Amino acid sequence: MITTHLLEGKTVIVTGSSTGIGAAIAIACANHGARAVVLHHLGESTLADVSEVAERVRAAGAHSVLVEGDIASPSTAESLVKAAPYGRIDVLVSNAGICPFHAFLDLPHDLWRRVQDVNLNGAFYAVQAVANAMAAQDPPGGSIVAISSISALMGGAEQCHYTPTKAGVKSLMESCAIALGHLGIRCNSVLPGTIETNINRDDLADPQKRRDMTRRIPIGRLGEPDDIAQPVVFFASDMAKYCTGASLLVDGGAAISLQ
Ligand code: RM4
Repeated sequence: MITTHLLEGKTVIVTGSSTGIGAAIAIACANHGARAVVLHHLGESTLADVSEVAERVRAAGAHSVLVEGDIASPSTAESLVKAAPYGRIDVLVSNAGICPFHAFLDLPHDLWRRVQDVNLNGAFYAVQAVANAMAAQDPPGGSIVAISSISALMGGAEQCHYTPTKAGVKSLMESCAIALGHLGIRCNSVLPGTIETNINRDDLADPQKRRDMTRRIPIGRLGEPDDIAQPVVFFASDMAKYCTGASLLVDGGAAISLQ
């Protein structure tokens, strides 16, 4: 566990924070000194998990606030802004996302729409609501980190609904970086490789697929949520004060490997 004072005194909002990468990010922000972490989760089905994350955030010395709601609804983003304690939002990590693996030819249209609504529209609603709050606070400014994916750069046969959203999230950060730079709001994205979480546990249960995925990763293993959380803290912190519009691939070397 890495602890520093990188986020000392800051208030951080993390969407999709009940499990996986979002949970690891929330806990890491607390371990790096955050004063408060606003933990977004979907609702009843995620309450037990996010409550455990809240306990670990508090154990690390940060105040925790739970906010439930479907990130695909703009009202959830407004609730996140209202829930931020101490009257200031320093960091937003836009993480919430789904990837229900499905073949393309019979991909249901409502499933396509749901993945767009959660992964891309949800990111837009959260980023816009928090950016407005960051612009209005005194002094204005903050850091927005979106969780894109290696899938922004390469496709997946059963991810035709998902990969466009991850490319869109990366692009959203690049345009927001231009639109918001004069307000002191930095916008960057982290692109995880194959990180084992609930999102892909079934997919990776196939031993052959697991072997094939791992074989092409120079570091020699699939990623873990904390492998993503630490680079996110970098972008969230003042160590990245001259970084905006950047995207950081965190994939164990998979994207450059043909082996
Ligand atoms: C990532 C990448 C991984 C997959 C997850 C769901 O972008 O494609 O291989 O497991 O998405």
